[in-house]
Amino acid sequence: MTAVDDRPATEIGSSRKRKEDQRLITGRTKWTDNIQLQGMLHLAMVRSPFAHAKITAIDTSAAAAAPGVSAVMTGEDVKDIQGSLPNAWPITADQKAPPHPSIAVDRVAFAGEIVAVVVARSARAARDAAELVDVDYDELPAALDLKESAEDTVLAHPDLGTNKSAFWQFDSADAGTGTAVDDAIATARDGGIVIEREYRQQRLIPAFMEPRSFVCDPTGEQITIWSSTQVPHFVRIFTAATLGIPESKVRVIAPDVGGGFGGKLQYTPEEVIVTLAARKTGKPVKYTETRSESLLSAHHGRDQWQRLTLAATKDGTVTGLKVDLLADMGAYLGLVTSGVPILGAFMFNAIYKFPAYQFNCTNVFTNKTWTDAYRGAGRPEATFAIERLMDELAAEVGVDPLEIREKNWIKHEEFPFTSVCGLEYDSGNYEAATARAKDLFDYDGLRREQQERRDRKDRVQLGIGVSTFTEMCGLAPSRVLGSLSYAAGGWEHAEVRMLPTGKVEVVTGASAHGQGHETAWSQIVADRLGIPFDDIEVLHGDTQVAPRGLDTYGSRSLVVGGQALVMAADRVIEKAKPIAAHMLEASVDDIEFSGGTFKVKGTDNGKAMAEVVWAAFTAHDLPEGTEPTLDAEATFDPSNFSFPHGTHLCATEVDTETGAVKIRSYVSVDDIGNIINPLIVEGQMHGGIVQGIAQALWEEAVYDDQGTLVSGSFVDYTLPTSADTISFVTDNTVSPATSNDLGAKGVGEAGCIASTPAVVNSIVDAVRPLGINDIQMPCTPERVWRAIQSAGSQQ
Ligand code: MCN
Repeated sequence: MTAVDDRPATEIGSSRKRKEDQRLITGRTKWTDNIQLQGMLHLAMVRSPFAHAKITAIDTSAAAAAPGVSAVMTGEDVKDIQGSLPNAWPITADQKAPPHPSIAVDRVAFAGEIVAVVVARSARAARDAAELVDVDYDELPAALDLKESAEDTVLAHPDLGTNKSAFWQFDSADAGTGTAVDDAIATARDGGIVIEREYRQQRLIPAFMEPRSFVCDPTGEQITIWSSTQVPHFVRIFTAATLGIPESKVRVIAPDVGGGFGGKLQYTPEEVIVTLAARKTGKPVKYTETRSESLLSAHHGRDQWQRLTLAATKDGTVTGLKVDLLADMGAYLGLVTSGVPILGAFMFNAIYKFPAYQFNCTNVFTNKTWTDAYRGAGRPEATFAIERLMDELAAEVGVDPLEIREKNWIKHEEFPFTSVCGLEYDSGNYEAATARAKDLFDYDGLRREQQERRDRKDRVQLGIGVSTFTEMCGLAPSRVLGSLSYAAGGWEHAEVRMLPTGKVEVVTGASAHGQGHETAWSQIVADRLGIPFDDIEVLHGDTQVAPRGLDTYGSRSLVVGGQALVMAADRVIEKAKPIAAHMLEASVDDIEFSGGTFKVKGTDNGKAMAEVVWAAFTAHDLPEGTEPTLDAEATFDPSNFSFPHGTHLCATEVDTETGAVKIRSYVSVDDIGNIINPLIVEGQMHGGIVQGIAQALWEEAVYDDQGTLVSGSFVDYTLPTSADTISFVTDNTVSPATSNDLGAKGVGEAGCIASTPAVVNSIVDAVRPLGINDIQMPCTPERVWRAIQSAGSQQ
């Protein structure tokens, strides 16, 4: 127990250790795979080894006769039940989307697609029997290369007649938010600077720690689903819609969830199948994917080609940016597949204030695993492009990369600032974050060392990478989502329940899966209501307990869900005031609330919150007409996004003989407004920075010419370990957000948005004197070495 005197002066801002970690790290929690139910059956999937093929025959007889098998299901059995989301986000009215059966019916469109399902008494029996399912395929040509697929060379879905799902454009001249980009480019070609580049965002895999796992129990009045999901509320809605039953008959529980990073923001075929199998057998059914299945068939992320044209004056003032994007959807559209590039569309201008911008995006189907949200979703791609271009512009003008950025960024006194995309950046201070980062990094000292190494022609060169980023998060104002045709809103819900003993239950619609909400939400309520931190319990992730909510993604939970919580807590105070006034024999207008006590203004005469709660509970002596409960709820729909920003600096040593890259130091100074819990925030930054570094240096989902995922295990998909990383220096500056009472901005994605360009910029900076201005990600030693060799052979 924390002694009262040991309590921090305010909970908000204190580095409380996460209360959820006790059960997580001592194994005293239940993950979905730990759920055991009476008579439970287990499920195994038969997946296509081919990227594109006709299914000509399926023989399930041997599997059905195998020991312990209760049922075998094929696409024919479930073809009338569409559990998929082919048009959840129609970014255009004519968006094309193939039907996405939970189990393939007569054709498979990616290697890993489910073709049959075996339900058996044990997971082992199901897996053994699945091997007996005999499927005949006629292989079809597969659309694999993104650029070729955009030309319709081979069709991923022949019935669609094209691989193009949709074309989406934003043009600042048409939107009235700026001028025409082609004019800016034409002017720049005539006496200014035009930088044209093509960058590749390789395909990545979210690679969460806990593989996806689902349990469905159909035996009660309600269907109960346990799911390792980020979005229990969405799963409930889609399950009800798929089965044609009321939501009240579906309960979805997301117990502790071991990470998601956007990869569990989905309603998957696997979830549909578990539910259908449970309904068919009348028994609880569990499915937990293997790591290989997870890498193969849980959705992937990124995968874009970006063609960029930046226009500037001779002195390096940016005058326009044109972006032509090809985005790989993979074989199907999931919940936000089509919208991921659009989330990036509003961020290519980043912290800069150029007047002309055009974004052209073509979404393309291929015969690969479908893509969807992966930490940052759209914003890392945009940030990478503009931050790489700013370095190219600095090199062209012949000035330091920070100088070119400062020349173009929005100045502190210019906030609030409406960007060329029409977004209103409410607050920020790029000067302060950059100055602090330069200091912590010893920017000038490292630049000197770099020059010395260059002069000495050292084998190991030093590179300095800069990334001054911003992002829009806190998804999202519902009207904005509506204007982009997204199917859902962006509000969040919270409830504060005042228990008779003076303790508090908080119910939130956010669904944490590693972010530490139980701790941060307790800190917010503790301060707001003057209740001890340990007396607050946060309930979430169960649609029976928290029926209203829109879950966790897009770094939204604090700035949207936290604000709903503040509003609910304030309503508790407002409800309590007349009772306190009655108890204190004073007028309501004379009552003030602070530090957990209602006081008559200007006196010491007061009542503690706990006393008022008890009075409300017993209801023996309440003012006439008073409701005998102080519980309150609130729903908050934000009026704006939140715009965290920061300056990340990376120093890299590049061995010019082997291509080996070693990160020497990394400093991040982030402005995420007011901070609720600095320890959680530091953890979020560390995790995000490593994920971004991993994109720059190591991770890539690689397919062979047949469309087989080659990097299908952690041996080949090089997820970093702590041994691969260094200690970061992280710090913060504070420009409070104006869109919520906490003054907070989101942090969950910031690290991975900022770090990728910081690292790649540092590598290119190290080898630029050799005549290199780009290295494709991941910058493996081989790629770096090849770039050095080919630059050398051209000199
Ligand atoms: N926080 C804070 N002060 C701030 C901002 C945030 O104390 N000014 C705290 C919040 O209270 C919360 C945490 O930081 O405990 C993250 O808050 P927020 O930025 O609101 O992000 P969300 O809670 O909505 O989480 C989503 C975000 C996303 S989009 C991805 S992807 C991601 C991430 O969080 N996936 C994660 N972080 C992850 N962390 C873990 N462990 N696992 C994942 O899958």
